[in-house]
Amino acid sequence: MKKILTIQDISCFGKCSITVALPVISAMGVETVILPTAVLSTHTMFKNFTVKDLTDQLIPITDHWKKEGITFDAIYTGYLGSEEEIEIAKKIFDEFGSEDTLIFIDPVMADNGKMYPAFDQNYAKLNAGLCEKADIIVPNITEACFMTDTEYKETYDEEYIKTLLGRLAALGSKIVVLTGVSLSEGKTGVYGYDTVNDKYFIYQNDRVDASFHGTGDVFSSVSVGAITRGLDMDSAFRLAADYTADTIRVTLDNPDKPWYGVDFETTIPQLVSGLGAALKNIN
Ligand code: PXL
Repeated sequence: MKKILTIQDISCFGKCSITVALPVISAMGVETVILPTAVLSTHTMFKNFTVKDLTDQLIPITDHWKKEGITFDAIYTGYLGSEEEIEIAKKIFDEFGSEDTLIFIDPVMADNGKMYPAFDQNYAKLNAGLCEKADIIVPNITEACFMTDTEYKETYDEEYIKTLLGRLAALGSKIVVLTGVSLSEGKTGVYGYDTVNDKYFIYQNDRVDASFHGTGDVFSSVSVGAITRGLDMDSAFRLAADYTADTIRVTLDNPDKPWYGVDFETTIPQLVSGLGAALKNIN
């Protein structure tokens, strides 16, 4: 069985980061190894959340793995709590990465034009440096703007997206994928650029007029899980975009819709059958 190491926080309540990655990637038939960067009572959209930083645990844990000869098919980073942890993530890429290890970075730090609490421009700069080591990065437009010193726009055209993709590619990742890109009324999705094959790709879904927390983590977890299972980029991002959109729709249909996260648990069976069908096409 393939193994993915995911490095991000545990938000005990709130359905994001590891509490999304672990069930979603496991459901896709990939062993999921976790390296928690911090333990929070909830994600940071709640008031008065508690945080226990785990920076000092990362090296001892990975040193132990090294001694045990543990290896990974992919390393997927999400929310890293501190600047020091970005530096440690780089070391982990160097120690555990090889030609065959996929490095997948979701530079979680901002959305809707604003940084999440506790992050600043310097954090964005360090995240931009981390992206140099990646095979794939999947920032949203806000994160891409902070990492490339580009003005954030709510309304934009394809030219703006291609300029952003070019600037992201200059950070050094082989494939750059912008999420939350809406190029026509009522549509939203991903717009990517593959620097190796000099090829753009776009996939749009019907836009659902609602914004839920943790959807970026759902999208990233499915993408990295699907690529690790052997799907090509286009199929993997299509599966991830469809699953995320379906999950948002299902959450909206829930009369108690939780504001803090999506009902990905309800749609996991669809994800598993969608992955199975996509895998059949390649085998
Ligand atoms: O979903 C991204 C995320 C992950 N972890 C924590 C967060 C957020 C977004 O706000 O606060 C702790």
